[in-house]
Parts: sequence; structure tokens; C-alpha cells
Amino acid sequence: MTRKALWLSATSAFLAVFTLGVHAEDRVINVFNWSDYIDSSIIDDFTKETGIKVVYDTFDSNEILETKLLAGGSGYDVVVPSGNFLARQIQAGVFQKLDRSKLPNISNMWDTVMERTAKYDPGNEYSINYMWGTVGIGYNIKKVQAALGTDKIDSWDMFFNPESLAKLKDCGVYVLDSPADIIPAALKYLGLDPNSTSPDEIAKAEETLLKVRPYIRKFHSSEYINALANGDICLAVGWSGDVFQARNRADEAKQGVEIGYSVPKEGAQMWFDQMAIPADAPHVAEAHEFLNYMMKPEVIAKSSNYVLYANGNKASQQFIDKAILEDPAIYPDAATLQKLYTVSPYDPKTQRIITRTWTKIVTGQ
Ligand code: N2P
Repeated sequence: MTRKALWLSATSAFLAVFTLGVHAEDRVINVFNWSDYIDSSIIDDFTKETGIKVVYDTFDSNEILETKLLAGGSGYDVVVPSGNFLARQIQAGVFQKLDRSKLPNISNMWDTVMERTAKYDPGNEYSINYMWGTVGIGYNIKKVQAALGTDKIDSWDMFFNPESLAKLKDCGVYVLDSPADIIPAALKYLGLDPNSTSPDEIAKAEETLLKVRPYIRKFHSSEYINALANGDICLAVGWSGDVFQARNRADEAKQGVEIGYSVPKEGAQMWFDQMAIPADAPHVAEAHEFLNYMMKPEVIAKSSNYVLYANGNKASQQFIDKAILEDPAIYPDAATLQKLYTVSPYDPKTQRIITRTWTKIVTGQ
């Protein structure tokens, strides 16, 4: 081989390897989603079908996600804030508008849910619903029966009344470490507007929570799934699907633990978790491919069947297990819907009050 020929073949070999390398590396997305929120086979299937590798991280708090998003440069391509947080993040310029031409499966989405999410994302320009659910009471049926003489939990009074919660102290009470979920519930229990921004009313909610604080073992937003399933606690204020996952884990373990979930009659919050693409996402095309894949009816149905939350995809309903679709605590019927309220994003001043209040509640001072 002449020198030139040698150089050429070396160069083309290098170029081939280099191009392949870059190509393989490029087809990646970084997803940041809630914990216990997907059947991981969905991620594997997505990679098999598209060649796009998924780096999947999890969180269990909107505040944690928000801190990363506001700092910028998170490196994430798809994130899943709840609607009330998404709304102010859109205002802050954190997200990019979705390119609908890359999302043909949007036709599968459910107008009833899109109408509700438009409250947070007008025109649904920045986000796609992933799952939605409620904040309610998960409980160990036998332990609650033993402590209270009833296993009928249909009221927030079970939790917010210090006399009743005191009886559950020893068997264990966990509460979501999430002010935007718990303070509205306290306001609702008090007969006040769950969206109140009045400092006096928020102070009343604080007082109510401080009275039950001595009976709460832990504030945490994901550990309650196993704690309920193992029989380590008897009550958790938590998210619907997580409690149902606890129920299924308990059933699988066959240790006699039975878990119930209540949407209290005074009213419960209905929330929407929305998939969105950060403005500075490194892999925008791949992120759209991921969103479009997640809107395939069979795919998102598989996710709901596993995580036990309702989704915002109408066409997926034919693939959802009958028991899930017909459970009014997952897909609410008209009577349950009547009891559900939504929350609005806090303005900066109210947010400061809420943050301060929450610190007092969690620390118990
Ligand atoms: C998933 C909980 C997500 C619900 N484990 C709160 N947005």
C-alpha cells in the first residue's frame, strides 16, 4: 500500500468508527420522573423500538424537581412536574413548546383531561398528561379496626382529629412530605378554600397540623408504599396509586396485610402529572419520540396497569385492566368527581408562607 492509500484507509476506518460512536451516543434521552411510576419494561421496549437509550432518574418531590429546573442545565430531556408546579415553571421560561408535528399520537389523548390540564398549561402547548390521581388516606384495615373499632375510613377526621390520630400513633403514621398536597387538605377539612392564600387561614391549617404532629412518625413521599405493604405503619396520607401499589405488594407477600384507600368525603385533591421538555434539553428530537411513544394506547395502558393511576389517554382505556378502569378511586365516577378539587400554583408571597409553615410542621415547632 502506498503511503497515501494507507492514510486514506486509516482515515476512513477512523471516520466510520467515529461516526458510529457519535451516532450511538446521540441517541440518548435523560428522563426524570417520579419514583414507582413506570413499568420498566416500557423503557426497554422503547429502546428496542427506537434505538434510543434512556437514562432514567427518579424523584419524589415537586420541590426537588423545581430546584433543578430553575437552576438550569439539568441535562434532562423529559421531566414530569405536577400541574400546579408546571404552571409557574412555564411562566419562568423553564420549558419549550412541544412540536405537535412530531407528536401524531396526541390524537389518542382524552379531551376531558386536556380541558383540566389547560388550567395549568393553556392550550396544552408545553405538556402532555402522564398520570393523574388523588391525595387520600391509605390504611391497614386490620390495624385500624383494632385501634379504632372501625375500619370505615371516609373522613379526614380520622387524620386531622388529634384524638383519633393519637390512637394510631403506635402502629405508625406517615404523611407526604409535600406542603402543596397536605396544607390544602387541612384547609378543606376546616371547611375553608383549599386554594386559600390568606395568611390567617394558612395559620389555621398550620395549627390543625401541629395538633396532630406528635402522632406522625415520618414525613416522606415514597417510603410509605413499602411501610404500608409490610405492616410497619397503619396509616399514610398519600397518593392513590402508591397506596394501591402497597395493597398489591401486601397481597403478593401473603402476610395477611390488607390495605384500603379512602377519598375522604370532605373532598380530596385531584392532581395531574405532566410530561414536558426543558428549554435547554440536550436531546429534543429524542424527547419528542419518547413523548409520542408514551402516547401509544398499549404503552400508556401498560403503565397504568402497573402503577395503578389513571392516565389522560382515552384510546388506552380498551387496554386497561377492567378492575382498574372500573375502580372509582382510580377512574372516578360522577359521585367521586364531585368530591375532588384541584389546586392552583402559589404566588411567590404565599409560597414563602407555605414553606415557612411547612418547616414548622415537619420540625414540630
Ligand atoms: C408516584 C407518585 C406521583 C404522584 N409514585 C404525585 N404527583
